Amino acid sequence: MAPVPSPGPDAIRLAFSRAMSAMYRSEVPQYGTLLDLVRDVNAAVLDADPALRAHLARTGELERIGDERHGAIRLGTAAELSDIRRVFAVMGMEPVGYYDLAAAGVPVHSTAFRPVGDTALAACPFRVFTSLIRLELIEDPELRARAAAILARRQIVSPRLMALVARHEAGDALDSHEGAEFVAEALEIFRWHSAATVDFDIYRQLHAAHRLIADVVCFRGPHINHLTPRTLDIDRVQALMPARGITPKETIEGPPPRRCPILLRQTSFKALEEAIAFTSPDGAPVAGHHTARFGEIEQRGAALTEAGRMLYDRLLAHARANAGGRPYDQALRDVFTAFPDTWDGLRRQGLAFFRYAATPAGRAADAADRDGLDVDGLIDAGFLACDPLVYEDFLPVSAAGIFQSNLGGGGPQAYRPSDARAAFEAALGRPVLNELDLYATQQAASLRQALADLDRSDL
Ligand code: OOG
Ligand code: NI
Repeated sequence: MAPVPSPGPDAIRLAFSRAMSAMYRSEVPQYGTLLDLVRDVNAAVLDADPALRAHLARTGELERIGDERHGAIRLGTAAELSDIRRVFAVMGMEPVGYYDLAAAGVPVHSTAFRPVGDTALAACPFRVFTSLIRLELIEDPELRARAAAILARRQIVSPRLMALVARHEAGDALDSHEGAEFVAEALEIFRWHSAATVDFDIYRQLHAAHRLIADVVCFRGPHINHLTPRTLDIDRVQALMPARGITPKETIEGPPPRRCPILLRQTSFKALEEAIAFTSPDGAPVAGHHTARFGEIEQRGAALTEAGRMLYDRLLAHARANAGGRPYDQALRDVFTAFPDTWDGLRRQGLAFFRYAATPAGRAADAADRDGLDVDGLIDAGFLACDPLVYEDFLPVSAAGIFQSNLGGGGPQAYRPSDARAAFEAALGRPVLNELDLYATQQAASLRQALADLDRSDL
């Protein structure tokens, strides 16, 4: 029998991302409504702005935009984080970045599993913001021990799934039949279960410690809690949401609207209240409810260098501290006038990362015209072109805002900031990748290639 061809990690990730979207659409109909709205707005933006369309076609984003989304899950134990890391590796998703949200009153720390490298990102940029609950932040030792014991009993991955993972780790490519089986088994991890694994009293106690703790501990597995499509105009989608029966949170997280978008802007709609059957000592289910799942949209802009990111963090902190009676949006816009808003300015000041390419004019030019020019000179002469690299990651302050918008009333609890990164990486079973290194490598590789194409490898 002829061997069945192997789909490879990029194809498995794309199939998984689509399967996850279909599942969430059937579980949460408002997500479907949001997808339709985002698709309509994206189409209108592209129709109205041929320059943007050409730009996105050049960078490969036009092809991926309809399939682009991120999800989020919350895990309970170190073993779960390690298992999930192994499952995502089959789909070419690696842990990038470390986000400590305890300081912002959310008892988790997180990483983003995502593809790295130009080809993989272009094939399907699906990402999952993955948080590990920090039970050590539960004050009551008895409750903490109970939560740990409940979590120790659950198994979120099936034996068949882990057998496929082990095959992949041993260097055997999954064939297309196994790839489909892998997607179906992996999907089960993230499905919603309307029956809790605990009785209502334990749920109530954990909920009182922190709603997120109840969300993680009381269910069979880490249900996907949102899936986020990428829009080209978040202000427009936000404004149109109410007409489609969706109430967004008040402010958009991240930078203000700009001519040259940077990083990530996000907004969400409130979590749904869902019916849950709790267990009881006599075996009869007890009816209750739980709110966890919500909707979110995002608009992505350029990845910033370390200097750019420091400027962003400084301006954002300033706007948040000094809104002083003014609407926050207004304060944010005012403060961010200090952030250059032309691609050329961002590049020359070393604030954003770019992908370089030799232009047809550059390739056709006489060597004598190219020699003696530096990188800026080659750009000014039209021999070298550059486009900003898309920010593929998340923002801790924004993530905290997204979490909090869904935690209901009663302001954020304060947790003492602590350095838990080493514990997170030990649980994960490997260090997380540094996102700035990834962007810097992409930029350097593109510049090296472009200069070689112009016979200017001397630069
Ligand atoms: C994750 C919240 C953070 C984002 O896009 O920043 C997030 C969660 O609620 O589990 O999704
Ligand atoms: Ni999100």
